[in-house]
Amino acid sequence: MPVDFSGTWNLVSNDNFEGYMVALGIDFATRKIAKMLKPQKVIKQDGDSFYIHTTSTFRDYLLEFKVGEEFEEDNKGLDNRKCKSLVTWQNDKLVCVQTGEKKNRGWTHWLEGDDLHLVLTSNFY
Ligand code: VLZ
Repeated sequence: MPVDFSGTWNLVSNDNFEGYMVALGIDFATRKIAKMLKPQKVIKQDGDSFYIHTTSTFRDYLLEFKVGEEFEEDNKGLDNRKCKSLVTWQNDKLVCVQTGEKKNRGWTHWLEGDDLHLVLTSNFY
């Protein structure tokens, strides 16, 4: 059975989101609000086609992509920096590399028990 991320996921813990936002240059006031949020993710997966809608009381972010096909990402409402994104499978992990101004930028999703995990990465420079 291939892995299926489809479902509605609620934030239960959030470690060092502040550090990620600082690396992306998100301003102080926005960080204070964003840290308090308990975003929800609605994921629809059809094989290698993904719809990931992150919603919160403050801002929403929608991402649609196909694994293995590079696309332009605008990060609108996040740091608004454009990048080229490519998502690939690394075993059962979904790995996104976001090539642009920020080095080492990307994220990784995986499932563990009943939980969806997400690690977001960016260098400061
Ligand atoms: O997720 O990149 O699932 O894009 C937080 C929204 C979402 C709240 C953070 C507003 C981005 C934040 C999550 C204001 C600065 C993300 C990817 C993987 C899909």
